[in-house]
Amino acid sequence: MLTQDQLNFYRENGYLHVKGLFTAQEAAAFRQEAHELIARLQAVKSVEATWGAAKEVTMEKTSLLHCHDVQFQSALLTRLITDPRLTDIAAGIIGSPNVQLHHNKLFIKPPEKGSPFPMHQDQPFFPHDKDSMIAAIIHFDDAPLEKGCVRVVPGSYKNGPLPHLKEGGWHLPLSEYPVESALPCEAKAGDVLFFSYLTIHGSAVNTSSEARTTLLVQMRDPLDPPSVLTHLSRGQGMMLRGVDPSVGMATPAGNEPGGQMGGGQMGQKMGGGTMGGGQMGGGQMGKGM
Ligand SMILES: O=C(O)CCC(=O)C(=O)O
Repeated sequence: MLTQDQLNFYRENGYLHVKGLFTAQEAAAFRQEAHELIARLQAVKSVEATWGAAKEVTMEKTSLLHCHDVQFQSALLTRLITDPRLTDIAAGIIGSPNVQLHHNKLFIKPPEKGSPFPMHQDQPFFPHDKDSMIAAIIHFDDAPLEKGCVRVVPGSYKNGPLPHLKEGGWHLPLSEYPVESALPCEAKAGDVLFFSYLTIHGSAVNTSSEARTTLLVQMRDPLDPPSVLTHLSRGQGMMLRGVDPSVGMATPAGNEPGGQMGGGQMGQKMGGGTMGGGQMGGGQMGKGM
């Protein structure tokens, strides 16, 4: 459960590092599941997801392995994204008892050459009317500086959406927002870093001898409709906590979040159609890549 001090910190800074939310043993089990999952997928297709804009951070050839929407691949990881330890804090930050999944991404930054993320906000990828969207990055292993831990710019979310460069994944100009200038959030296995989709964040190359393994979960208030229908994926709208009160409720914009994006129309269209777990769950529809 979120404490008042934690909420005050989040409101001031736009991020919150919760240490030891999961135990080291749990994190080790998630890590093993994650690495086995990526190995299964790698056997049949490319799981490479390095952003084009990563080359602005380093000219070295780097690699980032990923899987979108792990709930279609692993029951253990489905239980993780609905775990009340995670979703209770998300609810407290979002300010709603109801927490809805937008999408999630498993990332392995391989040793010595794990790809960087140029600094960016997530908002340009999937803008929402009320900006309730938050990310939670769950650490499956330790993420010290040399592994390319996530970095944030404290308080940056207060300035609202910034103009981004689209080429190679929405990102901010490196000259104005060098990765090294942001605050490193070094983490231990089991820690979770929560931040607003307006918080500027990114990460450097993993130059260490070990992989960095994380699951990023994007969550929103189900009463916060997408401003544009973009970045859709199978499983979007799954309730992680509480209920979806928007079903049957028309918004002023004519959007029906529960119907369009939730388990309703979108779920039926995509689930019953041509988009199987391999294509969508595997991450072809992902953000920027
Ligand atoms: O995992 C990281 O280092 C950052 C991920 C990120 O910024 C993103 O996917 O938007």
